[in-house]
Amino acid sequence: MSTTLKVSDPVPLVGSLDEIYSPAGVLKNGQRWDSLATKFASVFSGSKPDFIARAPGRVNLIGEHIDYVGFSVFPAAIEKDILMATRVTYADSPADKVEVVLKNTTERFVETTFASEYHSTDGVQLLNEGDERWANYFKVAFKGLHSHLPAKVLDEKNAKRPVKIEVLVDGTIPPESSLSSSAAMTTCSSTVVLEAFGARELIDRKEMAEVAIESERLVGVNSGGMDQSASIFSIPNHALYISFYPTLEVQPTRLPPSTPDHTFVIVNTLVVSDKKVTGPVNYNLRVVETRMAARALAKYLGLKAAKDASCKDLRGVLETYFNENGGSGHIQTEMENSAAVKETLDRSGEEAARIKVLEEKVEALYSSSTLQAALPRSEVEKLTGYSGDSFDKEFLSSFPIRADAFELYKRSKHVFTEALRVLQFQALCKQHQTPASDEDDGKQVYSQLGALMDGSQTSLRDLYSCSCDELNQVIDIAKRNGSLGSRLTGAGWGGCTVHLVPKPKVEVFISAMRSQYYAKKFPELTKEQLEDACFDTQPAGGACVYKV
Ligand code: A2G
Repeated sequence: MSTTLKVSDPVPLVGSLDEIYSPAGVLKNGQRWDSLATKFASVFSGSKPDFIARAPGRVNLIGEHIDYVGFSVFPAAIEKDILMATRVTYADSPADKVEVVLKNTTERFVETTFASEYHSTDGVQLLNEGDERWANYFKVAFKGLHSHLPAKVLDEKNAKRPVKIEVLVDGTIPPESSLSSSAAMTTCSSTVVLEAFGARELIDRKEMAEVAIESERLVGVNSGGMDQSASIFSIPNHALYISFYPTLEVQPTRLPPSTPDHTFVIVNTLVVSDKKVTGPVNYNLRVVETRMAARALAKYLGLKAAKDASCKDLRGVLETYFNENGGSGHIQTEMENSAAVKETLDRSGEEAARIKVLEEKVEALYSSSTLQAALPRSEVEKLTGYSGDSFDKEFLSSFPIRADAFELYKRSKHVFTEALRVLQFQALCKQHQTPASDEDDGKQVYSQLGALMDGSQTSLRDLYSCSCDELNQVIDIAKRNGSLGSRLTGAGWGGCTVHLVPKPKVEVFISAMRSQYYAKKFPELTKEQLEDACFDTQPAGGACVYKV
């Protein structure tokens, strides 16, 4: 069933582990939660925590590198997560400041403490280097939320203002593996802060997601909102169709029932992907290229609003193009000129047809092969209509970028084709919510879903240039060993891949991965590390608080 979840729902208080994990995950995680509470009592010498906050990582099934452009994505939360066991001390009389003590069960993340005055969070400093940097995620969430807390919570007469928050963090999401450990950290920190300030019912999940997205940008990545939204809104057994335009909305969607069952297997290449590294392999550069591509397309289309905020991203250009040309009625005119637009409308509906129209405009704009290659700044200045200081201000001022050339054609082409694949993927899921009467029909739906995932990977590899040798190798092995659809997940350049595999083939699939990838590339891995690197996953629940 697919439902629209109210993004204005309060952050739920989840009372039992079965509401968070799959039946297989409950026991394993239950023990982990208990042992975290015990560890808390020992490292903070005293009583057990008051509560444990949880935020999951995510696997993106399809819709890569299009969230920051405004198009919809389709991730699912995973069972791997960040837990924060927390104790809060309230003063007998109103306090001026709160002290936060952060410890981690992993030794390399060293203990850190900071204090924050109630009237301002200016004293909370982020660190650029050192072993305490991991705490930046907590600090940005703390600062971000602080400015959103209702005045009555921060008011000095409120005796419920905490004087001390003690937190022990435990994570099972491998860092820098593209399963979104960073967004889980920000989201979990926000959940702790809301609970500590008694404000869980005062801020809705939408605001919480927006604050988490903004907060994470302060740590240096110009990210979209997929990861934080997946971590906050997910519900068990559902993937999440997340749209950002005109405003954040989520639709939990089940995968079609089938015989045999299908599942998603995650394979970690164990090649670290660091989004903040500057150079050509660079997340922020992709964000900038898509912004340049948006201005270039808006100029080419002769839009009146070409230089307005409404055209700062490719989604905005699409909306503006139709608004300025008579709304959805304009599709009719476009169809008269293009059989492909007509076919898309017939097969996938109006929104898909609008995307197809823009994809065709991209082809027309970059019809010469010189324009389809990497372009020097001078060429981008001509295409966008921004030059000199205004070019720097528009494209190069928000985040550090080092690049001599920009790929506008390939990035735009990826964005529009990927946006279309997401729509088709969700449509297939929604159309097949009841078991297929015939086994072959069930199989066919999964082949179609798999083909969309494969198409996404080809586009990420060839147009978005964010795959790498190891990701390609893993994908080749997967396709030879039962996967119906395989792609990188998250930002790319390393990290994890996701594969759609019929359940009866999972064992063979995993054993092929072990012998053909891990045994050759990482022969020293232990059994436990192997289990952690390649696993079958179930969509889990989102961020929550669990009273101990
Ligand atoms: O790459 C990262 O995971 C981004 N998240 C996410 O927003 C999305 O753009 C993805 C590629 O699809 C962060 O940077 C936190």
